[in-house]
Amino acid sequence: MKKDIFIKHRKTFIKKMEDRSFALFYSGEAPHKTTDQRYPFTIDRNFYYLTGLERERFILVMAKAKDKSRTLLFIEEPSDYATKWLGDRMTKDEASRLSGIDESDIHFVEAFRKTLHAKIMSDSRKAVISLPENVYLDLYRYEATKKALALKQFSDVLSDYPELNLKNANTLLSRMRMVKSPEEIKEIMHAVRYTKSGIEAIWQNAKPGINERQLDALFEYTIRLRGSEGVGFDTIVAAGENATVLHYVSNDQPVGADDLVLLDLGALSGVYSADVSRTFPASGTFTERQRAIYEVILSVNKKTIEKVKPGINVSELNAFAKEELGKGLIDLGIIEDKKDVSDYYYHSVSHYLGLDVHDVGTYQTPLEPGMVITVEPGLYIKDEKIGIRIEDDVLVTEDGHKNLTEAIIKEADAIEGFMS
Ligand SMILES: [Mn+2]
Repeated sequence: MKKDIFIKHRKTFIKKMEDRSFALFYSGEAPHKTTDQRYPFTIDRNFYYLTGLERERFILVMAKAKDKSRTLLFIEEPSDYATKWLGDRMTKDEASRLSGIDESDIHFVEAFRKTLHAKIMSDSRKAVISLPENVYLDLYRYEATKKALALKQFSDVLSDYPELNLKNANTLLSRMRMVKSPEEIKEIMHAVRYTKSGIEAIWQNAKPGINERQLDALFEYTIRLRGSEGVGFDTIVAAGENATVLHYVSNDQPVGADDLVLLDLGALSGVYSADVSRTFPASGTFTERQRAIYEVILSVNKKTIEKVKPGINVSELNAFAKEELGKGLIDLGIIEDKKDVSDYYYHSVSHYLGLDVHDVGTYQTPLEPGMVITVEPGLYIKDEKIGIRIEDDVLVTEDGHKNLTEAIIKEADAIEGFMS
């Protein structure tokens, strides 16, 4: 994406910061795996949103006093050693071109503490703002009992300057990230196109006896061949009873002749991911019973998408979908009392989609144009070895919605036709 987007994001964030404040963001680093091996690096999404940069161990500083503001970036210093072993490191010039941060405001991480003191925390002539009162950190907790990563990352700053009030940058950024720009939506659409090609490759090659892992590999092979960076999250390929496990990612069982196969997957475009679920018969033809259940979910999928418009919230969409799925289960003779729907449907019908697959945002916020959510009703009937989920990615527009995954077929007849 163009640097203008990131310049705009920083401007908006600075505007939302309190006076006499500065904010610190860390780009992250790959976690250790074993001996000298590391897990693949994934950029911190808020850092990316503000810089467009995807490198480890970078630090972003944004400071504000009255109508003055200043952005500083700290990057790793390029060296011959690093270049020989790890490939080219990003230069100041490159970082400046991608992020729009002035090259004179880009320093090396080794100088972070000294520069922070000279330019932010002192009253010297070099100070950008002098003696700020607040520091913003991303205080997101990934588990209720875990500390925010930024508290550890910037613990020395917090202990050196105990006079600073701690503020949460995460709440400000989450609110910003909920509404997507046209450029972000374009990126999601690219991801959807890759995902479509991967699903179609699966449909062309699926047959009874094939292993789930072959279909998983085929998806990833196809999207990467087309230019995708890879999968946005762990692919789910779940045949038969496996599909009743919501986050089944083992993907290592043979597909039975009468199985339905549930796919929940998404390709990346840049750092944006699609998130699509489709369910199909391994044999290429639904049995009568499978089709009856499938039609219930498909109908709830369509009806719920129809409800998407500015003003409604995700909790309301979920209540609607749950009610409709309950009616369907009664019609199918699976339950007698509507309240038993929870035995067969136990997730939410929607989540936000964006830089994260389960993107930021609360389920009570009224939807606004530019938000992107999934619509994914499902039923999981263990006794019948059937799990079905049909998931689309839906953009909220001024007058309603646009289904971004419309081109990925979902009618039972259309899927049977495609597979034959
Ligand atoms: Mn989803």
